[in-house]
Amino acid sequence: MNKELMQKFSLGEQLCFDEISPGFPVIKVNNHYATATISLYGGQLLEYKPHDQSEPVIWLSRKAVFMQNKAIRGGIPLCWPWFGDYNSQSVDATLPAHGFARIVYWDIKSTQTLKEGGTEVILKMPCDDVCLQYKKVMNHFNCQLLLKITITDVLKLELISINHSQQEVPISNALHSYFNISNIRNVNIQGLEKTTFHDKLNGEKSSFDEAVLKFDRETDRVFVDTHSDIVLTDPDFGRKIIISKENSSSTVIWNPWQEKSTSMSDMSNDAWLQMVCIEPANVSKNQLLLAPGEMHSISLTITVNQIL
Ligand code: TA6
Repeated sequence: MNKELMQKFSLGEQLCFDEISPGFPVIKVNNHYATATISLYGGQLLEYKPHDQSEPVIWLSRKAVFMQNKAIRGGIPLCWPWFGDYNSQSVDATLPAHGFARIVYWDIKSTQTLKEGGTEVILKMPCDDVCLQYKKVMNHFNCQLLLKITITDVLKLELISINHSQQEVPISNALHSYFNISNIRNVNIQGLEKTTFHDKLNGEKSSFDEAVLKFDRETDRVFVDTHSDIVLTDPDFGRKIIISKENSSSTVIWNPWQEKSTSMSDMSNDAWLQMVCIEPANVSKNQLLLAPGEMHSISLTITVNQIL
């Protein structure tokens, strides 16, 4: 880590720098409310644990791999400027799944201590040379990407896209949040009633009329045209996690279940029991079309409440 940057952006004991693996610098936050770890590779929050929680709120794989051009398994990966495979019609195997924002190094734009002891970190993706690298799909693309992370009594992430090109640009985005849970069989999700979803496992579109989503198999669903808060209830951890979102019309829910988890080298065999992804997004029919000069900001706020 560049010593000059550390001096410029450190905030005493509240914010300092470390390496989670050689060549993978991270920002370590320990403020009045919580601890958190933010990777400059991928602009990815990796860990988040409010001081009043015995268990982390965000899940990070014990077998996460820190390697160039590979996404870190866990935390809140940033899917941008596409979601899933690029342009599924012309799947180009050389293009990374979920876009390139999560597999490039980000720069620090600013850090600051907020009133009442909170912390704000703003990261900026160095788009010029990154987009050059992906020129073949971004030939007219000149889009700035910023991530603002605010750690107070809640955790807020805001992903800001600004289209500096002279043409409108299609953008799909997702805050691909991995939540740490006691047991996938014992948690439930509310907030998706009366929505429709695309099931990525069988390609079908279905309506969802249940008040509660529970898990008993691999689940990979893209809920569209939904703006509601999601409530993740985890009785064994004695907490409800409220996922609020702004400027997000899709919500993606994913758990790989046992067979897929076992096949993934960066997930331990029992990892599927301890994580669930709840992802504020704009994907599929909710893809964005940014006009020249237009800015879009998708945000996620995580609030943790004890179950008394
Ligand atoms: O958000 C769900 C999903 O699209 C799943 O289909 C699964 O592929 C997951 O993302 C993880 O993708 P990754 O490229 O990080 O392995």
